[in-house]
Amino acid sequence: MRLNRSSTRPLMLVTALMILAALAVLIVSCRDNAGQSSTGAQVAGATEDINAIAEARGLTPTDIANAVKTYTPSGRHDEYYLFASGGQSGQVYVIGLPSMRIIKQIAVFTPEPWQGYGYGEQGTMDVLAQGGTAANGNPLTWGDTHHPALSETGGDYDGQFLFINDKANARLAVIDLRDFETKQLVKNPITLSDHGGTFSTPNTEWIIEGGQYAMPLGFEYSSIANYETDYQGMITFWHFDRDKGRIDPEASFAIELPPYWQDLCDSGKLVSDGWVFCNSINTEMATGGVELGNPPFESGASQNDMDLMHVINLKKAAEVAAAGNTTDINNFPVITLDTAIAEGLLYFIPEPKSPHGVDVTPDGEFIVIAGKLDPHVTVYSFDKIMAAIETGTSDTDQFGVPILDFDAVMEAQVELGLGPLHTQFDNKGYAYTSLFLDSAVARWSLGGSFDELNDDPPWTLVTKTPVQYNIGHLVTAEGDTVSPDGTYLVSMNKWAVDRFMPVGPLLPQNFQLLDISAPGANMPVLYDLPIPDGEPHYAQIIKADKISPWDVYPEVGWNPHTQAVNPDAAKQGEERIVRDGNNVEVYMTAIRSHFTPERVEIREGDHVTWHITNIERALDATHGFTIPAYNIHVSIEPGEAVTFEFDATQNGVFSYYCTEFCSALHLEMMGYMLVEPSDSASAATD
Ligand code: RUQ
Ligand code: CUA
Repeated sequence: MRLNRSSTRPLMLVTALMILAALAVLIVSCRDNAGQSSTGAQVAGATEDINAIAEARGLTPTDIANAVKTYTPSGRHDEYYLFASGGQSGQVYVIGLPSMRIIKQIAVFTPEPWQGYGYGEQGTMDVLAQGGTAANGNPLTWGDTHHPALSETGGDYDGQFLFINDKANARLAVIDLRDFETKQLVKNPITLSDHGGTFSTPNTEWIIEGGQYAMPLGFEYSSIANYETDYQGMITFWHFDRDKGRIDPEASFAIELPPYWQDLCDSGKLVSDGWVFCNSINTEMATGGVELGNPPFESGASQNDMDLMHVINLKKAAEVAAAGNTTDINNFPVITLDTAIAEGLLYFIPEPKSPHGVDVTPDGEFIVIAGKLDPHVTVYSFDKIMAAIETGTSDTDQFGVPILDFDAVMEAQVELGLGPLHTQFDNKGYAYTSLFLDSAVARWSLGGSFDELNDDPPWTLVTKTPVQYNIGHLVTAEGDTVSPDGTYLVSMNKWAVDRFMPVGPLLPQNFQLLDISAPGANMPVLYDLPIPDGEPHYAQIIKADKISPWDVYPEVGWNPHTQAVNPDAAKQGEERIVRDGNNVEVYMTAIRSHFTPERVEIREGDHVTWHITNIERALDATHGFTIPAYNIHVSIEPGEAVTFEFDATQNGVFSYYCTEFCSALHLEMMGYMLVEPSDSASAATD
């Protein structure tokens, strides 16, 4: 008999609960086996149950092993944080590994109501305003986030800050990992398009924002017929002031580049510290125009067998910028291409063909370029690059940038398969490259000082694990630092196809967790996590114990945007409403289960500044606050003080209330804002 949906659902739930219970028993019995005595009967009983459950659910022994590797009992914390770009959602996801549980979404470029981000609260409105205004005069309220970068000390993640770029509008964000909140947005003043960001230098003095689509820098108009003369590429180096926890635009600068499409970048580390590597596509300088009979962009920009890796001397460029050897574009200092060439800041190296990812090995010695339209990864030696620069070259591109000899600087090429995109590393001398067209993760062995770390010959493909499907980035635990962990890898797949229940034509993206702890050919997929909220690009994975967020804000009255007590915050016992002409200031506190004051009486036309302090000190005792019709919503976490402002344009009776179910009397945590009509107000004063 065929069961209908409603009768299978409870059955599935029961089965799921049973397997979780059985797994718990299995873990306990494994522990017992390793440690103290346990009766054979107990273990056998548990095994029997698991077998029965597995059979009923159609699970193989491998499935059970994978489940045990990822299952994280209630209350137990994960080993790693994964910070993933939220793609077009404009946000950042925080995910625990190995459980793959989504723990948080951090609001970054897009207003987010639960966090009260961009719904009136002054600090968040200011942050969003820093991100600039769209051409139609509206604030920019979304982002195409690509590459998160954790702050580093000595080339290792230090767990203090997270940066991420918005490709759509060439912006950067700074997130403070004490409270996981966005503190700053920075709009690039000279370009509308970025991609090769964010990447951090080994001590986070600089946050790299590489460009993408060439345009006249500074937002000028120029006919596309003038592409080669008037359009430019760029790379921007944002100086990060760690004490202030902010990017300092005053101490930042850009370098003008030829109008190729600069793609991804990576910072050098250890031996290559002070250098930056970016690849490029469209060295053909195709300008499209398929409607005029020109080749379409995708073929026009893919003619050349070799594009050009950009090798940038950041240390020296910073000196040139500090010396003022720059041109101002929109009041932002830019080192011109001519200066960059004259000062020896920029070199090119041929790279096959329309490459995508550029990734520096943990020792800083090798630079790995993934071919995209070439089945190889090409590995360059930093040593050899330095020697070639020393020797000098007479070869240049049409703009006069010196081109180093490919054979002189190339260390190895490894054939991996179709569509290599991005590479990360482990602690066993392996590199991992995503293969978009093959839908696979390739593990291959490095040479040089990595050779002794495994039994595989250097520079060879070791194994491939199929993933589902069309992988973009991949990320390994601390896999782009000087000391990768070699435990987990997450494959960030663009297509989910058949992996999940159908949800209409827009399918989720699929994150797959791989176990990379064993050397050689064993690299299984453990778990699938659908991502339903945007196309995540890159992610970084950091050991959980490196991050120590606050439980509650350090003191009552805290302003998260200054990370200090706000002297103007509302204080308990000093709640009040102050009128000065048409300006009304409300000082309110929130604690389970009331707001004080509970009545706010104002007049139509008043300008209202409203402060609320959550005076709770208990973990997770958050209150929300909304006033209907005014599009105001704030989240007030324990200790936090918020301020919002509005003009009382609509008269009437407004019931404000707490939006977080904070106590049994949460529904009673409310009050009335009474806005007297202006005609009756003037009548009353007459
Ligand atoms: S890159 S497409 Cu990270 Cu593969 Cu943006
Ligand atoms: Cu406070 Cu509900």
